[in-house]
Parts: sequence; structure tokens; C-alpha cells
Amino acid sequence: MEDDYRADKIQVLQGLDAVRKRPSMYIGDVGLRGLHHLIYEVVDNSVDEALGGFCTKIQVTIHTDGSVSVIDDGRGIPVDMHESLGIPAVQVVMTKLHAGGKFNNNTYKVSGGLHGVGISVVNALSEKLKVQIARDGKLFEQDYSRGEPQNELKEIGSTDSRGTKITFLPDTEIFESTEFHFDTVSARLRELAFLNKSLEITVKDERTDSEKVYMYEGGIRSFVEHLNKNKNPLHDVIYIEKYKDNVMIEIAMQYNDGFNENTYSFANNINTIEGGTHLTGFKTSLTRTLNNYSDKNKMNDSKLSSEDVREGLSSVISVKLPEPKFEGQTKTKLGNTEIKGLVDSVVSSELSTFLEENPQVAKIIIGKSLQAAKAREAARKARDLTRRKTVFESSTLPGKLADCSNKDPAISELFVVEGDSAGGSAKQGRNREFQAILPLKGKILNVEKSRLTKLLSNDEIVTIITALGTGIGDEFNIQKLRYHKIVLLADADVDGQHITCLALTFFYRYMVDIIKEGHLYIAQPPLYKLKRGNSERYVYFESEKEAVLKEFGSDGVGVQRYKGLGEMNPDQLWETTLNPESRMFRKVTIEDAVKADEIFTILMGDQVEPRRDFITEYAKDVINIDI
Ligand code: 0RA
Repeated sequence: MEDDYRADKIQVLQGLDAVRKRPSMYIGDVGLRGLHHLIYEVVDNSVDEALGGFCTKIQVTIHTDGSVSVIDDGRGIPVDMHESLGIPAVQVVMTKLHAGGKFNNNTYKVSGGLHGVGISVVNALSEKLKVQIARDGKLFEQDYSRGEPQNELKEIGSTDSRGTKITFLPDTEIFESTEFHFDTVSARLRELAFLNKSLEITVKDERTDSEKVYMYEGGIRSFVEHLNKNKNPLHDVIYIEKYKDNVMIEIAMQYNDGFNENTYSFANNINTIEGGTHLTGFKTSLTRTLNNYSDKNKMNDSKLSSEDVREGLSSVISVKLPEPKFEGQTKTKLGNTEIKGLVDSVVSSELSTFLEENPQVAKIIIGKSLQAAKAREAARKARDLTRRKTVFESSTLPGKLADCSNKDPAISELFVVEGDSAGGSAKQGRNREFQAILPLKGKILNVEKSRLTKLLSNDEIVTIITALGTGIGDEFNIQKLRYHKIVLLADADVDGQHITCLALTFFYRYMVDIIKEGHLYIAQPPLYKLKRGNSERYVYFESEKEAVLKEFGSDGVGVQRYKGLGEMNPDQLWETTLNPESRMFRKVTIEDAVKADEIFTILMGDQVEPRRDFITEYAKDVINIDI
């Protein structure tokens, strides 16, 4: 106890110099991710107010000067004097690391969670920050710059509302870029609205005059409906909500007629991408509960596996607990051991009650799982019959693969190239020391519509898997990956985008770890070559073209438009697309897995309407979406 007390004291007294010296220690990095983290950090404090029942609305605005404001209708940050420090409490919150925790004894603090470091970190990393507080009938205001107060907290008027408004301008001395992305911000805010039912979150972008309002009475039930929006759900969403041992447990689940599992887990509103004890508890319990039910009702004689019961399942697991421990490489794995048993017991009792009370839904779910079990068994038999060693383990690499000579995966690159002719150019143009080329014929199979069994009978797919070396399905092993950069290279036209999208679907569905570990890239071949006299310039984006034309002057400029990769000779392909010094790659991330899944489903699924709407809306840049 005494030690805790001392630690607290030390934390409160720590200033912000450390934050400006080593920002990445506090916000992860100083790239786009870290930049956006500033907004989330401020919003998390408002969400904490909402979790305590004091706040119902949060409004986030991106202003034209690049600053952002976050307004909430919570209690307002306290303004009374801090006893020992002799400054207003708000100034403590703004200038001392971890100060928030001292006052705010909400049970589930979200701020202070992942990188959770408190508003003071945002203050330290902002060129300017203004805090405005409405509290006790009065309005207060104070300004800061790079963490330093620029004036004393002033009372500037009276009001009958309450809340906090924080406006900050990220520091260009710290961040690589200070331009916020509306889509990134609004995706996270929508997620927060799903996770905190009835909380209204508005996001505005004054640069483009756009606005979105998110408010879900159904909370994660609405989240699951959203996940299944473009699929064919088999029943109404099943929802479990239970408060036990100081932990709030919420689960929403719904099966659809597809084959993919779509599970999202959260702890204190943080997306636990690496899973953890809450997810394990849920999976274990789901398998056991469904097996118990089907045994009891004599619905099958063989056991359903954990995979069987999750085929076609969309689900969201959200827990809120007092002291979350985050582990794993990206600190997104919930480590609290007591949570596994807790979730397990809650799901067991609630779900078995649900099944007893809704036998017709139970029948659908068990039937669906049984089908999955049969398909899996058939696939296993087929595999065992045709080969002792799987195709993927065999040492023969596909004939079409022009492998690189270096065998070190860390420096090896695999280019998956659309079409034999472009493949030919790429083979000649590459650096064969570390660049391998795999040309693919036509379109690869639409994996959204196929089960693994069918996938394995498709030549192009098998070729990719063999070249990668990882195997697939139960046998997938990322340790065996032969190239740490896998680069999709297709024409910059609609067909090319379609092929890229198909390939992304394949990786997303069957080798998601390759994306998660950052091994997948999309190459961006140039759209034009502009030439004047001896100067040449490749142009990769439509928006760049005008500027280059201006620079070159209007007359005597040759404009060559590349319609396909095949139009480039091997040297040009090297120079524009393969050469690490000059090429343009886009790393594929799962920044927004919900959105990625939506896109894949719309583009690949069997519902025609949403696909047409989507393509009409995004026709120009179907794959230019943050995935
Ligand atoms: C400390 C204590 C209290 C509220 C807050 C901080 C608070 C912080 C932020 C940040 C953004 N919005 C906020 N709203 C509240 C509780 C003080 C009390 O008991 O009234």
C-alpha cells in the first residue's frame, strides 16, 4: 500500500519534458498512427465521463487550420486548486503525466489503457492547445503551447451548461505529417459509438464540409448487424450482457450463410487484435455449450470442433474491467487471467438458457455447425487420400516462379504479377538477387464464395501458396514464409484493381497474419511518363500530373500514358516499379478491419445491389481505401 502511494506521488510530479524528448514511448510512433492517437486520447477521456454516466454527447471537429477540437457534455475538468501543487486541478491534468487517475475514480478508465497516457501527452505534443471548461455556472479557459501554460486559468463568463472543450494543433516539430484523415478518425469514432451504447458521437470535417453522427441504441448488437449488413443472416442477433465481479461482459453474435468467421474483441474499448483471455473464454464456452446442447437433444453423434461452431459467425466480445493488462507484440492482447473463466461461465449459462428458450434458432446454429464439421471431415479425407505430404510441403517450387538467388526471407521480395507478358518484363527487369517474380494468368478464384477445399483445387491459388511456403488452413505457418515482402503488381486499370482486390481477399481471409505482420504491399506503377527534351518524369497519381506539366512548361511536352504494365520495357519497369530507390509501394494494413471486411463482402459477395452501389460510389479508387 505504502509503495503504491509513493509511486502515485512520483507519477504526479513528473513533467512533460520526457514526452517531447521521446514521443514514441508515449504514443507509439510519430507517423499517422501516433498523430491520430492524439484525438483518441482526448476522446477517451470524454468516453470515461460517459462510462461514469456523466456524458451523453461527444463532438469531434477537424478545423481548416489542421487543429482538432473535442467537446463533451461531461462534468468538466475540475478547476479548484490542487492542495500541494498550488495550481488549478485542470493545470495538473494538462501538465503532469498520469495526473488524471488521481481524481478520476471511474471503475473502467479507458484513458490510461493502451498507450493511455493522459491528455497531458497531447498537450506536450501540440504547438497550441486551448482548454475551455463549463462548470458550476461558469466558463473557464486556459492556453498552452508545447505543454507550457501561456496564461493563468481565467474565468471568462457564465453558463448553464457543463462540459469540456479541448482544441489542439499538433506540433509540426514532432510529427512527420500533421494532416488528419477523416475516414480514419470517423471509423474509430463509429467503433466507439458501437461499443458504448446510446453515446452520441459526431465527427465533422470543416476542410470538406462533411459530418457524420454515430449513435447506436443497440450498441454491439448494432455492430454485429453492421458486420452482417451485406450478408444473409440466419437469425436475430443473440445478445448477452452481464455484470459480474466488477466486470462488464457483453457479447453479440449472429450466424450468416457464408463460411467466414468474423470476430472482434475489445477490452475497455480497445480493439484486442491479438485476442486474449476474454476471447479464449468465449471460444471455449461456445464450443462446449453447443456440444452440450446437441448431445442433450440427440442432434449429432460426433463432436463439433471450435472451428466448426464459428463458421459463418459474426460476433463482438466487449469487456470492461477495472485494471486491464495488455500484452503481446502490439499490446493488444488482454492478459487478465481471471477473465477467461468469467466470460466462459457467463456465456455458458446465458447461451444455454437462450438455446433452451429458442429451439428453432438452436436448430439452425447446430445444423450450420454440423455442415461445417462434415465439410471439414471431407476435406481432411481428400487431403489424406491424394498425398501423404501436402503439396505445399513438397520441395518443388512452381515452374512459373522465377525465384531469387538469395534465400534469406528478410530481404527477399515476391512480386505477384498480373499477366504473362508483364511477368516476362518483370523477370528481365528485376534484380534477381532478391526479387522473385510469379506471373499469374487471368483472375484468381473468387475466394469469398469458396470453401477451402475448392480453393485447393485451383492452380493459381496453389501456385501462390507453394511459392510463399507457408501452407494454408490448419497448416498455415508464418515462420515458413519465404519472402518478407509480397508485392501485388497489376495494371492501373479497372481489371487490375479487380485482380488486386481478389488477391487481397485471399490474403485477408486465409493468411491474415501476413497482412498483420506487414508483409503485404501493393505496387503502384506510374500512370504517365512526361518528357521534355532530356528531362523525363514518371507520374503516379492523376493529381500530380498538372503540377508536373506546369513545371515543364506548356509546349513540347510529350505525355505517354501507360495503360498496362505490358507497355513498359524491362528497364522502365525496373526504374518505375521494382527499384527500391524509386518505386512506390503501399503497405496493406488492417487499420480498419471492419471496413476491409465490408469492402470485400460487397465486392465479392453474392448480393448484387450493394456491390453496384459501392462501385458507383467509389468507382475511381476502389482499392485506394485504407485497408
Ligand atoms: C478529472 C476528474 C473529473 C473529470 C475529469 C477529470 C474530466 C476530464 C476530461 C477530459 C475531457 N473531458 C473531461 N471531462 C472530465 C471528475 C471531477 C468531478 O468530480 O466533478
